[in-house]
Amino acid sequence: MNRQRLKGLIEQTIGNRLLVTVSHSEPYITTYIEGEVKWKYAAGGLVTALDPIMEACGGLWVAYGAGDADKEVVDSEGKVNVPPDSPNYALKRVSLSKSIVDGYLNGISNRLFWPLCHFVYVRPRFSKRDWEQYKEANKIFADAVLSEIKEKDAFVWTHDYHMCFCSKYVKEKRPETIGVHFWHIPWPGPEIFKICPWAEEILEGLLMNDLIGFQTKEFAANFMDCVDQTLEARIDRISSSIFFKNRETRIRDFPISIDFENVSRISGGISEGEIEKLKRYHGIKGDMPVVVGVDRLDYTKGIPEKLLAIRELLSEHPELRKKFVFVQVASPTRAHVYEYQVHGERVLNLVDKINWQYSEGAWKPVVFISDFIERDGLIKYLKMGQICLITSLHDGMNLVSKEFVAARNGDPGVLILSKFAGSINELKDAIMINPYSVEEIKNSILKALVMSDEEKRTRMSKMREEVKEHDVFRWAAELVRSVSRLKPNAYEKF
Ligand code: ADQ
Repeated sequence: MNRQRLKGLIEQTIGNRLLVTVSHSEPYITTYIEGEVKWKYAAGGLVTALDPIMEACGGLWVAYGAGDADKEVVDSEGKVNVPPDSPNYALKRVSLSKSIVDGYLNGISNRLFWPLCHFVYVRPRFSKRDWEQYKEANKIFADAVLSEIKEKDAFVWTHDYHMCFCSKYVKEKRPETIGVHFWHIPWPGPEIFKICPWAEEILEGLLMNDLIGFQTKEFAANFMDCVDQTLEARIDRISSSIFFKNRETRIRDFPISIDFENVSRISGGISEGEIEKLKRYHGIKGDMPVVVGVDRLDYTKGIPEKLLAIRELLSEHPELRKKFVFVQVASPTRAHVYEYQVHGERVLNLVDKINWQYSEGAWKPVVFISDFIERDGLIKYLKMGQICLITSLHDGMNLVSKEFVAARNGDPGVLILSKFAGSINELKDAIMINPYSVEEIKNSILKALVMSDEEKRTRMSKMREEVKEHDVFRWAAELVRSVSRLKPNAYEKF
């Protein structure tokens, strides 16, 4: 599958319907930098996956306008064509008041859904006021969609835990719309989900979609178990469908991916000299092996666990001091949420302690970069690493693991991957670890440092084949094909 064929498939499947993607995050943010209006590509898995698809297929992307200069560039309907340098699709920016953002985003999305769905022992918070704001925000997104659909037929593709009710509100006014929802993060089992006071309402909202996609079979099965234990619905496990209030909703797993060719091409264009320059910039000697990590600074990503393993490694193996550097890129995220502030401080403290204890001369064991890095720059960091360390405590997929594989088109490199990341189902030739075991992480680094070139090459070439074959265009194609297999008039039988 490639861009062109996906475009053809989408045109054939959805016909004259308008393709509308709805997510909280916008792909391009406009901000003021030194008084001038500048564009920035937004960091995060959802945007990385969807932008190439929207670029290939066109259509409309509705998202929250988070940039301070976003309003400067939009037309009277809140729209602007993107990507800024070669526009291919329209972005409609939704404005929300600070009070709504506080409840819908900080309160419900980040403090209820995120910890509820990621099993990492952070307690979800349930505030009635925030819940009302969440539904209000979903109404605002739905109104933005409805104002664009007007009299046209549409295929509305909503994303993630921010948008549980968007399709419902659209369909209440335009029942013939096709509604597809993709859930990017894990879906918990019923024993966890039922602690949510609004469990029933959430499931009823989501079941207004014709198709709901999850990253793995396990998450899809968890969703069906939750419905089974919460609603008076009929569940057909063979066809993987839920029948509720005279409607049918298909439940499927679609493991998300990356634009393999693009990452591989960008990586191929990065010269040895550029890598050396980047190493010099961070005070790393040219021939020093690098263990790299790239994550949002999120408590689900297991960054403290990586640091504890590095500390143990240096303490137990003094001979490894000055023999490698650990480079962690960690983009700041959700800075207004208390749990993230505490986590950020913990990470910085650990980095500081390890560097204080083990630095020798110009060598520092940990280089910590707490910044947003634009796309090509990030691939440079992945290419600089001989070993990539991914220790998510729980992760829907984890695109960085696939990006690292795509970036290895020369020296093979070793991927160390958490068994709790969705991508482990496909990247079976990674060294698999339990991120809760510092011992296992430490041993995996030791193993990676001494792995033979032949073994590295064999493992990496299998993983590259896998990611190349199952790229983001194939992900979208499979989802769209499932839409075309919906029973005729399934979305018209209200
Ligand atoms: P995330 O939790 O954001 O995604 P991930 O899938 O790894 O996690 O995607 C992160 C993306 O952001 C990658 O493309 C990465 O390159 C980029 N990124 C990370 N740090 C960056 C930085 N400092 N600067 C610039 N870019 C950076 C969520 C779910 C995942 C799921 C994706 C997609 O949590 O499980 O894989 O959505 O569905």
